[in-house]
Amino acid sequence: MRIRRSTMLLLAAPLVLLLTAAYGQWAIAGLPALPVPPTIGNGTTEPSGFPAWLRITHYVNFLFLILLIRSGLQILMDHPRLYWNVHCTPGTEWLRLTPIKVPKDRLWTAKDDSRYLSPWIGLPGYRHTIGMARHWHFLSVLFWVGNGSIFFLLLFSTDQWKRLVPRSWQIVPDAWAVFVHYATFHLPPEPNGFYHYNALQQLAYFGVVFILAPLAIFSGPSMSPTLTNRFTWYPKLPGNRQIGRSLHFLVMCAFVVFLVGHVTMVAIAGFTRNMNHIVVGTNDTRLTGLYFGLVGMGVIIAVNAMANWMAWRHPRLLQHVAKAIVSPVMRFLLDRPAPRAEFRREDISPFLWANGKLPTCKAWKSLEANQFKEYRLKVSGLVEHPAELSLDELRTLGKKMQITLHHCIQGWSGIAAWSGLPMAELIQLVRPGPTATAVVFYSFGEGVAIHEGVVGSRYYDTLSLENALNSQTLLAYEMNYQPLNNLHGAPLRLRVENQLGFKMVKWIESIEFVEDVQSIGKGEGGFAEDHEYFGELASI
Ligand SMILES: Nc1nc2c(c(=O)[nH]1)N[C@H]1C(S)=C(S)[C@@H](COP(=O)(O)O)O[C@H]1N2
Ligand SMILES: [Mo]
Repeated sequence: MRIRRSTMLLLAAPLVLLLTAAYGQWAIAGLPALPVPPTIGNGTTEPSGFPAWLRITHYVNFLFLILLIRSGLQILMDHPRLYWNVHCTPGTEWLRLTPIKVPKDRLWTAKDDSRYLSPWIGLPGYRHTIGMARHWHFLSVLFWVGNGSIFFLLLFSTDQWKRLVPRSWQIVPDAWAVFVHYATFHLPPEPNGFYHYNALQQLAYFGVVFILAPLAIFSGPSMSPTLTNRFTWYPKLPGNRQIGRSLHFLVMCAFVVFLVGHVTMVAIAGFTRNMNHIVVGTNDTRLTGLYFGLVGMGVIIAVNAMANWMAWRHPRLLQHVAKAIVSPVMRFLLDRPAPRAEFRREDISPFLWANGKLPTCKAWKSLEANQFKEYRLKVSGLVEHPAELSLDELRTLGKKMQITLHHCIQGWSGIAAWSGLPMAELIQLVRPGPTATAVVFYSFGEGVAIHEGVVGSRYYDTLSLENALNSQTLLAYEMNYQPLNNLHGAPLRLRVENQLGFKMVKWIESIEFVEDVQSIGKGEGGFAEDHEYFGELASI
């Protein structure tokens, strides 16, 4: 693991400054006076105790946060590098969770670069299990956000918000006084959390609920190709797509730091009483809360074990559950916006990661040996005019150039210029019939599924006819103003800028218009969907 020194300093500086200031104050002026807790029970309208809805949402939140963190780490380890720049040039990462330096003398694909993660930490663990990890991540996020929304609504429709939301700027000096105590290892007397929190505690909870959680929610979609390539202002909020990704990771780190601190403080400041507060809602020191709390922890561990087991043993089921629950929501949120972001020539990435295995079949090799002069793109299926088109014919049919941002499911991105025939033009030429709803792109190349070891079955993917008609859906024959090279898909590859990279079939051999994709391959919509259990929606 390697973290860039400047970033490390940037992240550590605030903490060091705060600690130095706290120690300085203690050494020079002594411990500051602590705020006097307000008196309880003389007819004030302050909330006391934790109602059932709050205890339940607190627990559900914890459950899904753990699933989110574990699946998130698994997704990260599929491209274990974090950058501040959108190009993901090897060597520019600020955090590298792999010992590997990208070799320059041989092909090193982004998939080669994915790392093993222990199933105790990652959900589901192992290497390149990003398909399953994403299903758990997206399933969890729906429930986490749903639960959070209920919490939010109830918080403000009762007086419980008064616990969290500071009502006077006095909270800042008060929290500082508490911090100076903690930082110099002088545990201050803790107020009874049944009635109110100490100032620092209140600020921390406020920060987690009203800053960290929204940051997690809003930095997530900044990684979506559909969103970023339609609403260019969105990734600019954090800066760019990779800053959004880095921020999403840092927010996760902040959650972990909070969790550790929170649990430690709850344990130090009267564990049995605190457990009764948040588990059973009473304010005494019997062991009920502790016992039920242990059962609750057991359930969380069981759910996590079940989540791993389901991903390893029943990946297809998991994929289909996600399809039933996640896809409708995603479709509603992300299916309509057509991509339109364009970049400038200066923005083109110096290096674009590659994925996929160069075709090894005779057909492609002999075409390649003759600069693809004999190449004929076969277009068939439910069309009025099936066609076989040479590269020259494709060129004369139409040429559109677009400089766009590529998003791989693994997390890396890069900008390149692509020129090719818009799919819309081809569709006009071949005229699909009224029953055609999807387009299949077959590659000359074989797919590689790391944990299944499937090599030998051909790579393919599908698009809805509707998406094929978008103006940024191209059959590209040029990249960065040169004929497409072998690595990036010669002679012809797909570009579809509102989707993740795995949809963009390289080394295209033929195209087929079909009524539905279930009869193709294993019926999931593509090689990666069939063998790596990727979700059929690739818009985030
Ligand atoms: N035939 C084929 N096409 C493929 C793949 C593959 O493995 N085989 N990988 C896909 C993935 S996962 C990505 S991210 C992009 C990468 O395109 P690039 O290598 O030009 O960057 O190609 C896509 N097209
Ligand atoms: Mo990818």
